[in-house]
Amino acid sequence: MIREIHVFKEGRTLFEDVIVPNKDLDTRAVMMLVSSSAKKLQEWKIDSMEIERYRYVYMNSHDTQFIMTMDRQASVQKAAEALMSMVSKFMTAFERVLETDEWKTTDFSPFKDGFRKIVGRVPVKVCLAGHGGTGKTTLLELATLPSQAPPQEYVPTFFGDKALLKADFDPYVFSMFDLGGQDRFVQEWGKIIRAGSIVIIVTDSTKENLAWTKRVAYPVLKNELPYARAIAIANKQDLPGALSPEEVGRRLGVPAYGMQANRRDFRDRWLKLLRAVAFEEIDFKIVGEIEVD
Ligand SMILES: Nc1nc2c(ncn2[C@@H]2O[C@H](COP(=O)(O)OP(=O)(O)OP(=O)(O)O)[C@@H](O)[C@H]2O)c(=O)[nH]1
Ligand SMILES: [Mg+2]
Repeated sequence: MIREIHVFKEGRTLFEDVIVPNKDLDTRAVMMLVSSSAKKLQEWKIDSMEIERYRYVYMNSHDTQFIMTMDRQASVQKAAEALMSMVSKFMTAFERVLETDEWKTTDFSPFKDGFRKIVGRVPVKVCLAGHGGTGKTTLLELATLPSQAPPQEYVPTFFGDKALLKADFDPYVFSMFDLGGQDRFVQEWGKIIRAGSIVIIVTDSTKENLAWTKRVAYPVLKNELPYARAIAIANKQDLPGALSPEEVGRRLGVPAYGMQANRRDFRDRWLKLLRAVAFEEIDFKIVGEIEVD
């Protein structure tokens, strides 16, 4: 997921757009550090550096430094391509201005639309992880097939599936990866979830299922996606004996949100949760920091 763009020339900010702010680091200090490295790059060369769960991909063109802030877990290749098209778009509009002193008085803010379009071209990878039968495919369909009622029968997913999700997430578009949760597929998750930005841990809110999640799913997730964000879904809240979302969250060590995925009227809540985790407006946990007892 692309989070921010900053464009500097001679120490001045020409343009910036912060979609999801970084609350962990001192952005000004990081930008000074990264732009000093960017200045040394040859024209059109791309480089990157990582700090905690963020990746800074940067480039130098016309003595102007372009720095894109990404989730560290997301694909470097896709980030580099996005930065390339970003800079290319910027130069198409402003190359002439940058070659004279005119840049000092130019308003670069109209570039925001162009930048946000590029952000939308790199889907945010969201992975639905959990044991068989907990409701992952039900959640996928609840989100992506609005005109249909969510499935009531259980058809195990073979290996994995994915679907594009466009909703009220502008400028982001989500690519939802639905993992097969039967034991024989879990060892294959690594191949599917690589470069995922967000993990949704789906549980049916029973003790047995939470124990399975910690024992079987956590090692794979921690190994493959240590820098991704995670929330848990305490699904099947309608079933007798379902543990409360608070209890599910406490046992998993990940903030959990209650759900009834087989009910259409929960679609709105589900989409709002997805949006809130993408924009970091609700509690979540970084996968690598989940504590296992
Ligand atoms: N009672 C109840 N049933 C639910 C709820 N959410 C989903 N289900 C049902 O539980 C079953 C879960 O099926 P899926 O969503 O296909 O399960 P899955 O997690 O994709 O399973 P795998 O593909 O094997 O990993 C279906 O029969 C759903 O209708 C819920 O909130 N309450
Ligand atoms: Mg499934």
